[in-house]
Amino acid sequence: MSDTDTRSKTKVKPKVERPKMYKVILLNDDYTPREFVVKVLKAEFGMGEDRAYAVMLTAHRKGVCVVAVYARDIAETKADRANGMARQAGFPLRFTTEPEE
Ligand code: TYC
Repeated sequence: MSDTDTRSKTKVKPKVERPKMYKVILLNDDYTPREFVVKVLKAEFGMGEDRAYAVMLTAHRKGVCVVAVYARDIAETKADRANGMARQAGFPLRFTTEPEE
């Protein structure tokens, strides 16, 4: 090492970013049967009957309901699959995703 050590002694704080989480949101519509919404929530989001019914009813009454929160790719995949089930069945049912604050 030389006489004068010019290396910085400033500690570099490793900044670990927590990946943003994404909400999957269920949108109400006037045409999709309640039972079909419940079926999709059970199939794609692993809900039991009671939870699925409660989420469906909240969307029905308020217009939207947060279904669950996941890492971005998982949220988008689940929303896509759920939208695919609705499209296949000919219903306008829609799920969207949005980042948490
Ligand atoms: N509003 C629909 C009906 O009355 C049921 C429904 C509930 C549709 C929730 C979508 O996200 C939804 N048949």
